[in-house]
Amino acid sequence: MKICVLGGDGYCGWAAALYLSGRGHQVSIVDSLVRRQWDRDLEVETLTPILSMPERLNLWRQLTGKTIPFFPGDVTDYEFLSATIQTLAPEVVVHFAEQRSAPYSMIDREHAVSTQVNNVVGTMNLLFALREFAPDCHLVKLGTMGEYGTPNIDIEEGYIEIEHNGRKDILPFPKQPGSFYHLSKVHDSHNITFACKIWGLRATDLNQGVVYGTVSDEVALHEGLINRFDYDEIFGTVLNRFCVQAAVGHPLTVYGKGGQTRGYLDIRDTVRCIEIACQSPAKPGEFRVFNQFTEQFRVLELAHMVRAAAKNLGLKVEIDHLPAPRVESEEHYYNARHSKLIDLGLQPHYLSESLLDSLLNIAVKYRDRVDQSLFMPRVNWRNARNDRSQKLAATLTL
Ligand code: NAD
Ligand code: USQ
Repeated sequence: MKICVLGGDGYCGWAAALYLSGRGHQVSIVDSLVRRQWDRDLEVETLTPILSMPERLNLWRQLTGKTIPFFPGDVTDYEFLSATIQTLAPEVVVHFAEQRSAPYSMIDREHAVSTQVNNVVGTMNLLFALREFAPDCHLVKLGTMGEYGTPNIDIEEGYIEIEHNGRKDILPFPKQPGSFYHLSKVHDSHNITFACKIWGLRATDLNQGVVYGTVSDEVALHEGLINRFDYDEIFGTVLNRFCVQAAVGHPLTVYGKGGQTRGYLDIRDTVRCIEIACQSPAKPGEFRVFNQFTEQFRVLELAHMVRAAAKNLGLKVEIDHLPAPRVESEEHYYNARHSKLIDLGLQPHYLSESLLDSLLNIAVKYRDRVDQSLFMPRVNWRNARNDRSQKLAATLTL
């Protein structure tokens, strides 16, 4: 298939682009490299030393003989995006190209606004470009499980049947997102639903849980293909952070009680889910939703698992309960359905099997690069500032 990966320089996008290319698809990448700029602005760095985009793509070509054309540009620039869609005429667009950190979106007004503009405008541009230049193309859009929040009922895959005053309907599952970032995803979902309805576009929203791990078969081919592994408080996701903390003997940073429950998946399952979605497209006019995760865990449970696995490597790990920087339920009911991707053939990698290889060993391998000052949370949901009047570093102080 001709697949265009928006955001292919990022964590999920890089792994997905290589996987799809390796499987024989004709892959191209669009990315503005803005994420590398955000890292520089925030003075954070991935644990793993990632090469520049031209270097890593050249290496992939040398190792496999496969070429992945790279289109540098911003999807919020409609002229650029529409010209690229016309040139590529893709059968599938996989859209990862968004600002994806909840803490980043809660730093202050400027970061909240730029997150929503970047994400909502980029997706709107894409919808218009597809309508105009590739109306039969299947949009595979990365959403998030965090769109649903943590309701006191089971979470369905996108839609729920409701009976009200004696009448029944199947309606979008209620959304209760927990950050301005998560809200941007809800806005995207609404915009895509509407575009499918009025223009007959076809789309799959992958409501992905928290991703962990960095090793996939393709990046394992050569150290120069290594994926990013974020561990800082802004872009580091919880399990990746815990593993890096364990590797350097820093107490694991559980926020509050640690009863926060989320869906999780291995990066190797992310890439397979993308392929599954590409291979069985939504119908014209259909807005399909899959919940993309394989297991659910409480944060404290993850901390205990990391501590036990680290012990096998001779690492002594403590667990700290920090004052919760986010406004979220610390103990709650959570039971989210996630059967559609399994029904289409996903065979999950489970955390108990990958904790050491894909996470802890990598963290230990690169532990000399760890900056421990990036572990403690400084962005607080309750006092996101109005504006960035001083240097960014100053705005991050509680
Ligand atoms: P990432 O920050 O590593 O990658 C995103 C990429 O998109 C970056 O390379 C960035 O430069 C690019 N980008 C951002 N805005 C752009 C724009 N306007 N134009 C062009 N390029 C742009 O993020 P990730 O972890 O790979 O996440 C990818 C997607 O998956 C996001 O939409 C995110 O919301 C979703 N997601 C991620 C996770 C996770 O745990 N990482 C979980 C659920 C959903
Ligand atoms: N947490 C800790 N300690 C930490 C870091 C996080 O206890 O050191 C807690 C958080 O408070 C939260 C949970 O762990 O309750 C998950 O936090 P996270 O930072 O790993 O993930 P989150 O902010 O939800 O965002 C990540 C991705 C985002 C994606 C989302 C999927 O950055 O792009 O949308 O996971 S989901 O959580 O399903 O919404």
